[in-house]
Amino acid sequence: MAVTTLRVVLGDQLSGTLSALSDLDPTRDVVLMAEVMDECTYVPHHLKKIVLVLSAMRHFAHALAAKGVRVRYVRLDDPTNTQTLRGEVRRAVAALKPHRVVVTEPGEYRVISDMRDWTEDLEIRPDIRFVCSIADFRHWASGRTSLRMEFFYRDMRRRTGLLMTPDGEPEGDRWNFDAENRKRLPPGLPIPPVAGFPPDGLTQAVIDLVRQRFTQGFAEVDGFSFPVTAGDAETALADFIANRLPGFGDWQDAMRSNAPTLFHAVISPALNIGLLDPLQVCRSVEAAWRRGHVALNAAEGFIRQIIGWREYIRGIYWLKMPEYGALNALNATRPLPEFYWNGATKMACIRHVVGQTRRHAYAHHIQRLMVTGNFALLAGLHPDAVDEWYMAVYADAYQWAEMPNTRCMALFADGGIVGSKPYAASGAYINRMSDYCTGCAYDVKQATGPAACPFNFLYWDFIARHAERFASNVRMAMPLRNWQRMAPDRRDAIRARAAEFLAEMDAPPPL
Ligand code: DLZ
Ligand code: SF4
Repeated sequence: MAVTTLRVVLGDQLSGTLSALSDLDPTRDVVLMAEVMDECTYVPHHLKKIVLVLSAMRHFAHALAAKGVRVRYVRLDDPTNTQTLRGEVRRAVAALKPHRVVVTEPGEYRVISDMRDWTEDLEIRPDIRFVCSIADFRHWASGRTSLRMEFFYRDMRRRTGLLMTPDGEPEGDRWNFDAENRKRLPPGLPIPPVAGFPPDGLTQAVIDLVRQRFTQGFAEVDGFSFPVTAGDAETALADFIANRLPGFGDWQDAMRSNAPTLFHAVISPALNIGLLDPLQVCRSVEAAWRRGHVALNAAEGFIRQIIGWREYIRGIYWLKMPEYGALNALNATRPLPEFYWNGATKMACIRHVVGQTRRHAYAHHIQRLMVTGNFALLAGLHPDAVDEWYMAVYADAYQWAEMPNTRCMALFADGGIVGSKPYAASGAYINRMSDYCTGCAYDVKQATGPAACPFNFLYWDFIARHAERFASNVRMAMPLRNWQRMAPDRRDAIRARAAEFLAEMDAPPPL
């Protein structure tokens, strides 16, 4: 039978509500899904991320086939596989001769540029799985001098009605309860575990394939337990709401060395490939608050991450690409130190965060922003190298989400589009929010000398390096003043230690 429409579904588009599938005719259409080396290697992905995407793709294809949909599924080890998305679309077009080809816009600029060459008359549909379309975000941004998230977030609250009173006011009379969300973790507080999903036969086959094909990838494939179906993702969400959401608000910014996930949802790997719908997730969290299961600061803090931050950074990404990918406002040029990959450093905080990232392909937002991100900012690591690292090591990383968070929020490489000041912090912040410093070879109270915490002298060195630029930023006035008031010999000692540390980091002595 003639194929009317070829519908392409990418590895992060695994949603029944996908626009490319909206008018699917199972009797005449074919869905194309392709596992390709190109997508598996454009950055050195964590092996658990590859397993997640390929296994979820296979489960999604099975679910479509069970509903009677014809699926052309190309496996990674298929000998005829061209190993590129473009090659597989062209091969399918040649074999099936469809009347038209339909796809949903991808999550990365790299892919949309390539799509334009896939085939003639490709129909690229908007991704309706987000609350705010790319066009709506452009409209919101046009004519504004400041693109701060807080105002966008309020619009999203009004638009969705989430946590709003019938009169259109924010519940609790405030839009944002973040001031209540920075508590230190009481020692010994029990942490509810994250629900795990042991591999079924399909996932095990993918694990075997990944072990066989990818010997160089970052870190461990053992212990894979992410949800790979919409059903399991729902179970993971329900588990979060029941057990960890109540503590999510208060301890959102805390870190503990033996508890990598704390009260976080850990749903981003499933959410970003389409196994959960962001609005439904928020409605479930709101319902938990309305029935009195959680406090408002927990529900609001979580909902802001999804309809506020997540939607906002996607909007910024598509508004600013491709120029965004080359921004480097602070002229950072240092290469990424090896310890970002192997965790071999005396800095306990970085060792813990890199170690858990290797094991779990996950770290929560404060670990990403205030440990690895903060160090990269202070040490002046090149945004391209840092971007590549974040893209590679986290199971939830797609460029629309990763780049604004890394390059702009963490590294301030956009010079202030996303944040009004750099998120630079000394060791005192990490000490306040974690237990890392108690097990560290460095002393968090010192800023000079061989035992000083590197975050301390690098923080002041960063302020000093960029003093001229920061002079016009009122939010940087206080640290600048503190630096300028410091005794000259102390300033010299701090800068000398920073130079020595960075030189050793750039050229580590042979092992
Ligand atoms: C991340 C990823 C990986 C590892 N593999 C595939 C794949 O084999 N086939 C596929 O269609 N998609 C894969 N993906 C997800 C894509 O990289 C993603 O769709 C683009 O980056 C656009 O967001
Ligand atoms: Fe990190 Fe400094 Fe604390 Fe060590 S002392 S864990 S390097 S913040």
